[in-house]
Amino acid sequence: MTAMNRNWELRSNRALPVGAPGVLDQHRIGWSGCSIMGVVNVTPDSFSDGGLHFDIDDAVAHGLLLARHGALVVDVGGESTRPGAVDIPIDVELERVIPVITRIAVEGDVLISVDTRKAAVAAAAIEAGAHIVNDVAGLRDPAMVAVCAEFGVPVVVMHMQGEPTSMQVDPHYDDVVAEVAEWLETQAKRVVDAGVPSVMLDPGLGFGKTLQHNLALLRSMPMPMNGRPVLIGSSRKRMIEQLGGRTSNQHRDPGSVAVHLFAAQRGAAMIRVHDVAMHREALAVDRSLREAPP
Ligand code: HH2
Repeated sequence: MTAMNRNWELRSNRALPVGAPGVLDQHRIGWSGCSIMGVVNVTPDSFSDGGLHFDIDDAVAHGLLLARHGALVVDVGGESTRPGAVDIPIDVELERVIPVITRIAVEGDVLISVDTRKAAVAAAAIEAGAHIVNDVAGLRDPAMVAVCAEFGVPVVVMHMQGEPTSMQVDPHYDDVVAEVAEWLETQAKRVVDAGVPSVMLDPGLGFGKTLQHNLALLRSMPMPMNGRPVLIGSSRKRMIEQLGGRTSNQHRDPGSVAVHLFAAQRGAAMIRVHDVAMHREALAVDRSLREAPP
């Protein structure tokens, strides 16, 4: 099945939400060139909202709320990848995300992505109803490509230098834009050649990158890149504070909106955010300003 917006096409060999296409087409895909992925962290320790939606009922309710607020996709993750975070076992990650995905798939009218680095978690999540795999490790798990190809689901491939435990310890690039772009394109070819129906590329802001690296990518990475849609996620990240925002994570939303609007104007197809309502309003106003006659 296919879901379209102005900038990109999401192809999947699996069914998209049954009652959803009309709603998705009208309100979440067609309304702007840039769509929103809303974050549902089912973790005790995520950097911005750790513990807030750790309870299954809370996480489901939050995902459904983000869908009502205008998220095209809700991104369900059970493992924090904040700087310094350590890996968690597969069974713990499964226990966190599978019940949430299962219920949102039944109760929600929204696309679901699973935010995982593990192929086994991706496979179980797809079986539970996830439509998209969001892999911040850029398919390092050798089985990840095969899982996405076998199930025929789209994948978000994100660039990360190093591992979460140490990625922010002196990250280095000779030319960050060229190196990240080349790596993403290599990974994209790998997944497409393996039969994955569509791929979205993400430079991975804050994942093994200084503020200067993040800014170079935001300003100069092609969006779309070689015809492939680009996803940008800077929501509540440290770069917002470094750019002049406030120190508390919960108060980084206005700065996050500024970065994401900049990315949308440059051609990003999707933004990954915590506060969906705020971003949707900002994108709608921005669009009206551009399109309405003075
Ligand atoms: N950022 C985070 C997690 N997953 N996925 C993509 N594609 N792009 C991102 O920029 C990205 C991501 C980190 O944010 P968050 O989920 O809020 O924090 P944590 O990893 O601590 O759960």
